[in-house]
Amino acid sequence: EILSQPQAWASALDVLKASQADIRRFQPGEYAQILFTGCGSTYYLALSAAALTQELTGAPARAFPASELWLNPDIVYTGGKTLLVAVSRSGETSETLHACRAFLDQKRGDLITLSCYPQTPLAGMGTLNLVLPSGQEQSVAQTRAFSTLYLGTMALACEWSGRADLLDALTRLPEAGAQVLENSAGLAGELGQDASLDRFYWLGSGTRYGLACELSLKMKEMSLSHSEPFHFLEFRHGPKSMITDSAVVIGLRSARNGQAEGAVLDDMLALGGRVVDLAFADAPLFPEKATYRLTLPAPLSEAIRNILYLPVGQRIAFERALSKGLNPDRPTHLDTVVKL
Ligand code: F1P
Repeated sequence: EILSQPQAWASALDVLKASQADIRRFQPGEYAQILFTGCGSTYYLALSAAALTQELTGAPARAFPASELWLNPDIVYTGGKTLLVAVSRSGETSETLHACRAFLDQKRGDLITLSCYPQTPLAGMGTLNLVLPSGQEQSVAQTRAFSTLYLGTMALACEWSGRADLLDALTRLPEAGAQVLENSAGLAGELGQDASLDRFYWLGSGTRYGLACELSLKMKEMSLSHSEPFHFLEFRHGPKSMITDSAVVIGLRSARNGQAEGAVLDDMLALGGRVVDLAFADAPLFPEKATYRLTLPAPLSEAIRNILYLPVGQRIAFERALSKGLNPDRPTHLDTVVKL
């Protein structure tokens, strides 16, 4: 499922292209806020999707777990009309369904759903229901479905931004994804098999924060390892006290803020931790002496290429699970769908 992501992205892009006119019917300027929601992985997806939507359209966009929409609507809704984008691989997660039903009953605004399988309860609830063909995932842990659904929210943000260059860049992602999968095999194997590591910290800022959260969750689910995500510079404000020589800090570094983010990694090296620098070729080279480094080719703009961090991190988690003798597809205590 991790390796077949580029093919799934290509099929999803066909569906999204066919839905262009339907997507453009929703205009961000008509809403007081755009709200993204989901549970677990799809909540983390919502975090990145909201950040990207606001970055590209300028419209206020936020993300909440579906349980908050359902149980604590007063912290979520404003007086104005909301455009709710609900994301779920299964289309059956109870909290997401409860949140959407309440949203519709209370007439809070318009609903777009994004899911992977037709004929699920969620796929019939929205004004627009986008079903992206990511293929039935056998693994409980989302990988291909996650990145395909994230691509769906990227397409919404790009359509609403009206930027043809970004829409064109989306079509180049399957090829870029295949290249990243090829380039990252060595690093994932080396890091995943390093038995001297006992904790993982994933750092990402801006649109990359939700992706850092998701990759941290993958490490927990698949390999039952201690793993936490943070906004990049937040790591200095307390979490760094956990740095030892068995801790590794994995930075999803940007080009725009690469120097400031690289300085955090440099500090963690100085404290005796280990550091993985994941960055695109146009980011400043910093810190110069990372423990591990993967430099990705940078032909695409920053807003679009961030999705390429996903296969790299998923693979690291997968390799660690295998090296611990665990089945990465069957995380302890987890079910594919949480039904309340
Ligand atoms: C959401 C989710 C998954 C998680 C687990 C339980 O599912 O929290 O992210 O890996 O399988 O459910 P969905 O609503 O996206 O199907």
